[in-house]
Amino acid sequence: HANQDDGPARQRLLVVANRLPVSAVRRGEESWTLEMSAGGLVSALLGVKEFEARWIGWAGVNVPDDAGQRSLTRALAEKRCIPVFLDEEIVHQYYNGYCNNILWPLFHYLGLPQEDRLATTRSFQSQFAAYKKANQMFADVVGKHYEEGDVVWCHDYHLMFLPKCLKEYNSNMKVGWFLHTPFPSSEIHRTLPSRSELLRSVLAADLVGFHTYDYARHFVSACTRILGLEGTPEGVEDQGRLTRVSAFPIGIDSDRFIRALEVPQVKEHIEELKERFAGRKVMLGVDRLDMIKGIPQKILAFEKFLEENPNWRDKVVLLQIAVPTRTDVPEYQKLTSQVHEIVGRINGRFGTLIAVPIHHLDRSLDFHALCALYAVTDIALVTSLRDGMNLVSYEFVACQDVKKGVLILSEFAGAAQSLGAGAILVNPWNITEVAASIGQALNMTAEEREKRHKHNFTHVTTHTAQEWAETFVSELNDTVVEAQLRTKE
Ligand code: ADQ
Repeated sequence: HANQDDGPARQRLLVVANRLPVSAVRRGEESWTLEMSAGGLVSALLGVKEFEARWIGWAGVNVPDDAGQRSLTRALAEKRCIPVFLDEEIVHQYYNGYCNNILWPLFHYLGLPQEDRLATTRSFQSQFAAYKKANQMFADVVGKHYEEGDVVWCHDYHLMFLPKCLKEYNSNMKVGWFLHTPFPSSEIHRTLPSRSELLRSVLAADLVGFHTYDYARHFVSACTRILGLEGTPEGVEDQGRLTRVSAFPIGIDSDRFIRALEVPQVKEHIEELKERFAGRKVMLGVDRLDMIKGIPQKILAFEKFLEENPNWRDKVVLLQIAVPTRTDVPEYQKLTSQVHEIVGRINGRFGTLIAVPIHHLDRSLDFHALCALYAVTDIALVTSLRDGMNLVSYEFVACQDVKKGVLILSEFAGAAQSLGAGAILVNPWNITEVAASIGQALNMTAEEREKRHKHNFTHVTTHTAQEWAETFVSELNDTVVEAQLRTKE
């Protein structure tokens, strides 16, 4: 794999994730519009200079015809993306079913679906079969594109079966796996019918990474308790083979946010927002509309605060921006109407003819609008019931170097481990405590705000997404080299 532009060939990195960082929309038989999403993972990997990264994943569209598949493959190649084609049935069983209906809630301590136990058990089996089949389809694409010396980095709970498939394909392949969600206590993982098979296939990787030490520890105890394997300080050992397990807390591309605040259009927007909310303190929530984000609990805590603090009623506003996700799932529809109902009730109760206490938007904001909003916020409320890390808290901190606002942060978000010293940590289930923390944040002295902000800002700007990716990939590389040396001995 010669690299003509910049001298010696760089080592290739194959990044495998359920979704490609590109959204594809079909315009005609063979014509596609591709939009590269600018998420944290994309910028993280763009920053890993010593590797040449390629993406492998599902493009999010069903392309049943060969001609369409060929043309999309060609179009994606320009973005260094390689598609895995999944048909509608597989997507339904693997993605909506096993991934989002079983693994996602379980890993966030919401348990397994219980509406109809027998039906669940039956569909569970077919969904797990589809999950394995889909993972094998990813492995086939990786296998086709793999070249000796490549490093393969698998992402997230969608692809827990992939490390095993890849090692079966080629036992010399360097395989890493990183989980973006929490890994739950082994007592929770134990309830999963396919608990052992999933653990074993993850252990086929050379390096397994989590956001926090707690998640890594939970994973190691699950391997000990469920599989009877030995946990060592470095990971898990099975018949002389060591799988390294470690914490790699993700970060954001903080410069991108800091630079955005200098863009004239963003500056203008900041001025508009300041004028719009003059005389009121701005509180902000930005979340995907998901059960794990604790949005109803957050809004109820705000209601309690208003109830107990009549003097603040016309001096504070909560802006809750919630992007709808998984809108075809009944639980998510229920959550949306629940949130709307609570917001309506509170606005009816505390609103006046000229202002309401809560502005709730069911949509996503573009990057510049989001940065402007972060910059004018006095208090950010991140009250996830569970969250692997939570990047919104990092993004808020990156945009606050002028204002030095307060972060109220759930102790159940991975970010509590890194931003805990600067934030006010809360138990999101305890509405009285969250309401009190709003009061504490509103009354905090400028001096204390500055001290807390400084702690968090230093963390966010030094522990970046780029550093995260570099650390993981170089450790993966070293791990394998070490293993090869050991084998030679
Ligand atoms: P998410 O659950 O999606 O990620 P988070 O880490 O907060 O949670 O990232 C959300 C991203 O979407 C942020 O970049 C945010 O700016 C953006 N976003 C959210 N709501 C938005 C809105 N209304 N408008 C525009 N943008 C919006 C999963 C895990 C997390 C983990 C990440 C990364 O659940 O715990 O931190 O992966 O590993």
